[in-house]
Amino acid sequence: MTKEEIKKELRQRLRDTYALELEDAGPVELFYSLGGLIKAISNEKWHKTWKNYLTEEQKQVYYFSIEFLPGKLLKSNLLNLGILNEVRTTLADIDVDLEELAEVEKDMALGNGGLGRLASCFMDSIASCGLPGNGNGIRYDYGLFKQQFVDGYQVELPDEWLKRGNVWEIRRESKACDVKLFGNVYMKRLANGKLQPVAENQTTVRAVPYDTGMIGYQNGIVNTMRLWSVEIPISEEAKYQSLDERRTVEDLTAVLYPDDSQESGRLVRLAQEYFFVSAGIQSIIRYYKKLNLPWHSLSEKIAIHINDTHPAMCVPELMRVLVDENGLNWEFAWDITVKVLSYTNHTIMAEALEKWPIYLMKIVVPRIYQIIEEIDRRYVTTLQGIHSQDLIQRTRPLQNDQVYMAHLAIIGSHSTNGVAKIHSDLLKSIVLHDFYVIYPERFNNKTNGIAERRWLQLANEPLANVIDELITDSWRKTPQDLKLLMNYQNDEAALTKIREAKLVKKEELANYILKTTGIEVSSNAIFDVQIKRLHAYKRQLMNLLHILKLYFEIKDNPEMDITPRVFIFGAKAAPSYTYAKSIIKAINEVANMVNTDRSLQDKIKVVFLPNYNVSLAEKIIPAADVSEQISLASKEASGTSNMKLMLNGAVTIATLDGANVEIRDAVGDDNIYIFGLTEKEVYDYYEKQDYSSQKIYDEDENLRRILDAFVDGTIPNIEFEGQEIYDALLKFNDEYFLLRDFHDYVKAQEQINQDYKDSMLWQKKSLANIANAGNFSADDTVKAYAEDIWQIEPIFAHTEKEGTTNG
Ligand code: GL7
Repeated sequence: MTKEEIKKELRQRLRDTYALELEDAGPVELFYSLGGLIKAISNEKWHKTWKNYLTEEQKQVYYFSIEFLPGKLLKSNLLNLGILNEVRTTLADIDVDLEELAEVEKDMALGNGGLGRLASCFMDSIASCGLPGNGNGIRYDYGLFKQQFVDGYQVELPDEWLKRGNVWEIRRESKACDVKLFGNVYMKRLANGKLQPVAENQTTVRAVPYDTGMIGYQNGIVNTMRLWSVEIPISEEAKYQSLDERRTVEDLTAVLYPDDSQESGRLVRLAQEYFFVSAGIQSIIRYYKKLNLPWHSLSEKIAIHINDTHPAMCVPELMRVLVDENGLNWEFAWDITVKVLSYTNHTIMAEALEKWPIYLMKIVVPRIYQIIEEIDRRYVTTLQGIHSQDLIQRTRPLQNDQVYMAHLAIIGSHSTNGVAKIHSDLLKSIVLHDFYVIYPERFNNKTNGIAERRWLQLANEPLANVIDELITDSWRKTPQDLKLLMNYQNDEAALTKIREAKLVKKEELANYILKTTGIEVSSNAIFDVQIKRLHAYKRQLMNLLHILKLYFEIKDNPEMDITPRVFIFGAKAAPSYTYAKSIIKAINEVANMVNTDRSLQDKIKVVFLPNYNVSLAEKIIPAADVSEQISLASKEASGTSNMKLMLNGAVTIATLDGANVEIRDAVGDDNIYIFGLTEKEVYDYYEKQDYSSQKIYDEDENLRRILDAFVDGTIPNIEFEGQEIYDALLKFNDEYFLLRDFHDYVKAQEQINQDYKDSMLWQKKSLANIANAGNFSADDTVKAYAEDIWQIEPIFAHTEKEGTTNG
């Protein structure tokens, strides 16, 4: 499109939709008009893409995820369509700032954290690699809560992301399906002797899909992310006459559960899980039937991925659709189901491995429960004589009056993967060891990855431009090419350019901090960043202990030689997680104490930015010097902010946990600060049960002073929270070994303080991190899933092979 064409189109859309001329339009009208234009451009490609998949009968993957966290799409759609610069300069010609329009868009925050964001990075990468893949999830009316701080406490407000409408989605009523919940089901014997389930008193709800185009990076591909929203079917309307009655149905897709990594034992949550699973499976089978192929070919055309346990009901639901609705026999249907499905485990934290009480399953999804019972019965019989009774009992899906969703997912699929090497190894050796004994061939690792397009090209243009200058722009298509930067390790001019780019982003963040919090920070200070959900295992508290250590040191010795540091936090706590909320309060109170103490001469500052989300991450990550990845070894399955921060030149301080291990391997020991217990040492403590935090406290005077600060009034206004934290660390023996790792952590921090002073030395480390971040491209990750697990091929490869053209 030429500039003139873009202007003409915008003018027309403003007139048609808003009765406004360009000159009179504000950012909101301009954003929606531009969004409409982008959609029109991508719709043509979208139509071609799915037509092509259909006519070529390409095998497609459906990625089932209860969370997607795409963030804003305006700039990323422009970038992927290859018109970002044209549109930006065209708008500038008419005195419109693209950044201002981008601010209008609400973050699509239909996820809690890493898990949901990973799903969205994958959507971007699947399309960008030309892979036939679709997302399947829930269109929540309210996304993850909006966080504010009032007197240092977290306050949760509703996130009304749909208030102004969502410009990217298309409501496809014609593709709606009915989902049946509740009621009771009994088996009836037919004349031919077969048993058939008969359902009574069921509630039928309508699942209406809203599709969003997932635009591939400059390759003409547009895939589909399908999100389901609940409605009352017209035939059922008379049953719900009052608004309150209607709400009992409509609330099904009203809110995202803000329970990051914690099981939420709620009836609505279970109904949500079944709702999007059932709608997704039904629509896939409807599509497959259009192909007119025999059932045994289903796994040659369809792969369905279970992202974490939330969609584990894919197993019984696919069985239900094949057996009950299409008359396949059980063995045949089971064979197909296992071949079609695959599962990713995202955590070893016991509280996040879902288990649903059987009585609840019986209420919400009675037929599904019956099918699970049959799966369980056959599982136990099939393994008799092959494995020990104990092993069979420990691994069956039904135990202790509960349905173990991970067991269901593993038994009913052909692949189980972890999300980083160490995590996958732990699954095999400990967490899912029993299953590894039974199905060794099903286990594999797929280390997480990130979409460099969003996290570098879009979020950090100054750095991206410097990289272009140094190594050409091939890395934009092939992130592995970032490796070429290693040639500049000793090139002072290049290192200085990268440093200057960082400074631009630090200044931008400093302005944002001033504007939103009133805190003044200097861009000459080290920006030390910890951004992730607030969770005890992630140890934000250990970071705070270090801050308090510095606080006391500077108080004692105001002339102390220390590189000024700004500690930046971003984190939401699950509303019901009181301990996490107490840590937020404590950080905010320490921040207030430190930032207002003139005697510290700005040597340290503490900033807790509220409402951490994808858009805020895009502001913080490019400005970071130090990346805090300090979870207790073994607890963080992978982490992905660790990858985004290294890509932007932050140097990591880390435990050997999750993908930090692979980051260390990629950058080498000189370019990362590793400290703390290893996963083996952690498990040794578990085994020997000889950890005593009290002993460490008793023997370490400095640590005593720091911990006492929580209860002796040094940190103001945390009477309750301070005591809770103090008790967690001492009375309850410090579950996540903060005191054990603290000393090592401090030493690593002191090294950072030293190294940062030598700016070329630091820059070299930073460069090594950028250069090796290409190893963590989600493009490579999804290619590995495509090859090893889903057996799907890029559309280009397929069409070339078949000798047809890709229209
Ligand atoms: C998580 C893990 O905690 C995190 O380490 C991982 O990077 C992410 C994506 O694989 O998945 N598991 C989980 O339940 N949540 C995560 O972020 C919420």
